[in-house]
Amino acid sequence: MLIRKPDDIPSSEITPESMYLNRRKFISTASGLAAAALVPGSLAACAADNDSQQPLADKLTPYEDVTRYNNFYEFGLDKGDPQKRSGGFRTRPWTVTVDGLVKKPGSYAFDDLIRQHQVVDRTYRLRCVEAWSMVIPAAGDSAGGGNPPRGATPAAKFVEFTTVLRPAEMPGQRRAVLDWPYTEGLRMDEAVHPLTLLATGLYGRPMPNQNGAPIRLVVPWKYGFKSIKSIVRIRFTESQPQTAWNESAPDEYGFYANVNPEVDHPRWSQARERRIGELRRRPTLPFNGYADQVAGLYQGMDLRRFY
Ligand SMILES: Nc1nc2c(c(=O)[nH]1)N[C@H]1C(S)=C(S)[C@@H](COP(=O)(O)O)O[C@H]1N2
Ligand SMILES: [Mo]
Repeated sequence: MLIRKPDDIPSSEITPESMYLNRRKFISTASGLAAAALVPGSLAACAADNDSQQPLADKLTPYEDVTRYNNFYEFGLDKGDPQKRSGGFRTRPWTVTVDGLVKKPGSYAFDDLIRQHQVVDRTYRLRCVEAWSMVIPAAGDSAGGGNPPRGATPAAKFVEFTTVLRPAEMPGQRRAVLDWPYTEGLRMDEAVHPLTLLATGLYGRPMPNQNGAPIRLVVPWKYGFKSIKSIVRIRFTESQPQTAWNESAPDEYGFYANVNPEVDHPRWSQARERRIGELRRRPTLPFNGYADQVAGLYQGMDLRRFY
């Protein structure tokens, strides 16, 4: 299925939930982005593992909720602001710079990166630190198959991501709520974990502005704030990068930010969550339910200290 403009897609044609479960597919030119190509040489490495995720049985959160209730502080602090205020945000042309500890630093036009390539298309649980959660079908490139990208130098141990800085189009950036531009970071093994997605699509459509168009991260075992939106820079580093939330409130937001029901946020419990659209709160699962796939990354680490 080609990804088309939302207006082109009659609702009857939106792929049913079952088709999003644990599958991968090839899509052709103009239908997606070789996000993995951002890191030269990583494409081949990511072919192996994309099917390792178990299917999610969770019911999908309706598209209307996913796109009307979320956080994207560049457009304001209210959950409705991203949808209401992102209409004028221009996502073309779009350039992503890849630099730091890479063999060939460079800038890439988003549309030039479109190739015939493999795109994963999966259902993800996302859990915000504010104790709401949702289940979304997202498409994009798995950032890797577990190995560091061949384009990175051996010294690269972390990956830093940066959101676009465009206060003229992003009203939230005109106030010093965070130290703009928003930045996030992952350890290399987290960044190349098969569950990590550089997402360019949602519900079979291009990523909506309010959800981080044209390219954003999805790291489903971590709190939502690690899933940085509207990425313009990917930088490989030797030491742990600074991140926007960690910088603004280090006691509340750590670098790792793994979903952990047993460690309270300083101002509220993380033991339960409200799935958007549901009334009764449900227990939060360690690593957001992905423990079998990611707990091993943190073996031997004290997760209360590295929160
Ligand atoms: N650039 C940027 N990325 C961001 C945010 C933000 O304010 N700015 N909010 C984060 C938070 S707190 C959450 S919960 C998720 C929400 O993602 P969603 O739009 O898929 O619900 O985006 C994250 N990515
Ligand atoms: Mo969040």
